[in-house]
Amino acid sequence: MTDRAFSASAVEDIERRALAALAEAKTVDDVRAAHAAALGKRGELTALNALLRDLDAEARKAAGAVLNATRATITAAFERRLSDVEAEERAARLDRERLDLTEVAPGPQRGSLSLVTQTRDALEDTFVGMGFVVAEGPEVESDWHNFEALNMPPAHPARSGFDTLYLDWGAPETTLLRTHTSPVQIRLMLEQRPPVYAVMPGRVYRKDTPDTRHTPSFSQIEGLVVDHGITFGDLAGTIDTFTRAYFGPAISARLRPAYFPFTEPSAEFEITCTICEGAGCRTCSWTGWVELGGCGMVHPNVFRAVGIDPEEWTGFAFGFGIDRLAQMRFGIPDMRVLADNDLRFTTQF
Ligand code: 2NL
Repeated sequence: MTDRAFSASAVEDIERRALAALAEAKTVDDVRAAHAAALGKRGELTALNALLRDLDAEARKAAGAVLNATRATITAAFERRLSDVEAEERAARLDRERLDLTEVAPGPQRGSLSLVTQTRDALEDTFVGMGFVVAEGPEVESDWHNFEALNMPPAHPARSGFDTLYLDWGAPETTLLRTHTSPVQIRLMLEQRPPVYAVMPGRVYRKDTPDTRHTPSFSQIEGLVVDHGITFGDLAGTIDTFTRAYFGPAISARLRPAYFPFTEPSAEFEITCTICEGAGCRTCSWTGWVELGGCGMVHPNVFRAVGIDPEEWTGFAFGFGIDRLAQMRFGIPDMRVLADNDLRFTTQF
């Protein structure tokens, strides 16, 4: 029974194997298995405990001390290795599960054109496709170009409707921020003889308090056609052609009588409500139509102001708000977001 007898060298062997197995253990399970092989219920060192009873009291005491010391050594090695392997496993798991946030974070982004600019570009494309040229002019204007040449002499009541912002430049109320893009058309007619087929997009200014439908600066596009034999039928056809080209075949236009000082006759033009496509909804007050802008045949006094003979030439003009159009097309409930530069809005377009 010598092989079953307690020996110090057997204890040493067990300790060496246990420490080697712990050092090689790669996983928490490996570590626990190495620990159990030595110190578990059926462990090698535990088995030696049973042999102590074959020893006399003296030898049992010495052997017990050796067993205890070895148990302490293996336990300490086990705990160190367990905590190391646990840390390695955690690090490996974190590495596996790590999200590369640089892939989804916004980071430095390429900007985009504002919704108003995109809308203006699309409108220009549509009109250029219909044979119009694009013209631009100054935003600071003279009273004459903005009002007088457009059949609105100084005392004209329509002037008060524009809430004009005047500049402190020259005589009082002679220099202003243009209230519409019509002065560009005046400049164009002064510069070039008919025929004229042009659109004038640009920023205009009015002393309005901002609300969901108004901002003190907004963008407008106006159109002007001057040629021999131009009729109201040409105007109606142009408006309808534009509406279908820009909005698609589901949306059409209709005209209703209106008044503008610079056109006669004048009309408002309405388009099929883009929200309900004519069925009727809150946006169009259940009429199926929403107002977009105004138009009419150029008033003879406007032609006279720029030296065009109203007996020889006739023409039409129209105008509408670009912001208002974008508001309809994209269903924007509050116009002020167009100027706020809130990234939550701007990055959607
Ligand atoms: C509107 C209405 C309109 C015009 C603009 C115009 C220009 C010249 C001569 C005659 Cl040079 N008319 N422009 C005509 C009718 C309506 O705009 O509601 N705009 C937002």
